[in-house]
Amino acid sequence: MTTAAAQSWIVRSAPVAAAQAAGRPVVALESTIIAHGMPYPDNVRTAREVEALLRGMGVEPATIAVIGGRMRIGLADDELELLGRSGQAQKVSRRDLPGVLASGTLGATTVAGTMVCAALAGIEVFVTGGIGGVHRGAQETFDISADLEELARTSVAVVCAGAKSILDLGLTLEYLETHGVPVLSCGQDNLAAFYTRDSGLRADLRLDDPAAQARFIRAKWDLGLAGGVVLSTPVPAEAAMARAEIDAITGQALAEAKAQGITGKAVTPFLLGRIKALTGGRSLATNIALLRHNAEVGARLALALAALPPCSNPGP
Ligand code: PSU
Ligand code: MN
Repeated sequence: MTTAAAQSWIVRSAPVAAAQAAGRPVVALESTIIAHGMPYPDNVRTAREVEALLRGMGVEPATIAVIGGRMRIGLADDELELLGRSGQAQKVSRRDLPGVLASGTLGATTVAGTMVCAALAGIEVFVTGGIGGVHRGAQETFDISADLEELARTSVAVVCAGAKSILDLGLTLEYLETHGVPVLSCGQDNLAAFYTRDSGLRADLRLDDPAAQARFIRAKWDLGLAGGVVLSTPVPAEAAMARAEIDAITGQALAEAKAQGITGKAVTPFLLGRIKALTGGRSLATNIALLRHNAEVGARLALALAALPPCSNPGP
């Protein structure tokens, strides 16, 4: 249950409000990927393309950001442009949300931030590129993305291409297991590793059929088992990067972060930025291809969930 007070901080776009009123499926999209994940104008173009792809499949896209002191669920074209262009948007995870709402500054929501907003807005499926996770060396630094804690508590299904190998993917799976977050895989047995298809680590369960994914998720939430579900799907083979190349670049980016003493919320954007620079932009094409593919998988899941009998999402 969400309170009226919580709802007073939310504004839905007209198309999202209309879709929800009509019981049509809606898929959430994050905005950190637009503001911090890709260069302008590719970021805005890709955001528009992913939205169009979802609409073409009969699903309403709801890109989520914080604008003018409100959680905005569904953005207009000029708002996507603002996020992609301004360079000023703050990275908004769970802990940052109150400050950005209260101050009225521009905020780009991370996976965790987007999950909070999606759950409050009654959206069950969220498509992104890759989730945050347990960083390499977290035994020393305690650097574990708030995305994982959000998955533990907030009932939203997150469709992604796994997570980047800048992270310790084995420890990320351990953390998710401890917190009761199922990791489903679509299209292969193993967790995807973002730029490459195979992390070498098995997901909990392979479910290729959207109807089966939907039944799994509905069963979880019907039981009152609050919390998210990860649905991992690999980048299409023709767009994947070579493992050796991405491993070498990741190693270099990690060493640079250490040498420069990068800490806290700056770590992930620093690593992503260096990988982008070191691959000379080649990683961008992979990024765009995997996002489009994730959107297709997410749309099929949202349609399958909508086709099931109505439910009981435990809510935020
Ligand atoms: N991983 C990616 N691309 C991204 C991010 C992570 O491959 O854009 C962004 C997402 O918004 C994610 C956030 O939620 O970084 C995680 O940041 P941190 O590790 O500081 O929690
Ligand atoms: Mn961190």
